[in-house]
Amino acid sequence: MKEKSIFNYLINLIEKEKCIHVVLLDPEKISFDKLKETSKVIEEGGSKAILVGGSTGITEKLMEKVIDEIKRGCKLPIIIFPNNISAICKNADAIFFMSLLNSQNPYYLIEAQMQAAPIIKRYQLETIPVGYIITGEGGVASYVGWARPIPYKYSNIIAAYAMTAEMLGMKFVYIEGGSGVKNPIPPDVVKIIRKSIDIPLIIGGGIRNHEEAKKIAQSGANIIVTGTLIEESEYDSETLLKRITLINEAIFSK
Ligand code: 1GP
Repeated sequence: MKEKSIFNYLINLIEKEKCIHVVLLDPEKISFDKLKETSKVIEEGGSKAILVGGSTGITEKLMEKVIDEIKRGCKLPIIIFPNNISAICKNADAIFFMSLLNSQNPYYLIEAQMQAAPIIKRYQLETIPVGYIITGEGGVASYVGWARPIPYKYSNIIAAYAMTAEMLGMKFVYIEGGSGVKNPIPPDVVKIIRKSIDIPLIIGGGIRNHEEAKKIAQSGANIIVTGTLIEESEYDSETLLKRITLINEAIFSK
């Protein structure tokens, strides 16, 4: 599904379905031998795009290899979810051009983006501007990105960062709870953020099942990202298909 604009593709889907599910595949963690089949299952289960990225161990070559293999299994749009400039590669359909808004290190706020921009231009990749905000436990991304993860009890601060992203002209806000964390972002916090902005809201981190996904969708998320549940399904196609289908059914038009 090579759309002309992945941004329009996502927005049209969100307008129609309110909330969609996308899968994050981490090149450092995936089982390469099962990647083609996994991608097929993700598409069959009703997910709408695949993010590729991880906090560590990412090289351009690895990204390219992984994306080629995903493309052999499905036609879903593939979006780079970058940790650094080494994640930029030619064969993706788009890249989340992100700033980690609550990083304490200017590198993750604007310097990496400055390094990335000429490469992205040369590769003619579509950029989707995203304000990335790390909350709760934060996970590895928080440590690597020098974030000061915002505790959920300060939901007004999280909302203020989300508003900042919107006012800066970013097209999506991504609230990250941290990959693999025990508890996902509380639905009440999602509701507060939702009320504070009009742009689409991406929620990820620690979402393991359709019940959690449903609550987050009902609270106003527009994109739900899951990564760890793929790894936890041990790439067993049947288990994976069941879990992904359940999530997609649970969030449909919530
Ligand atoms: C990480 O939000 C994503 O950036 C996904 O988190 O791996 O916990 O699903 P999980």
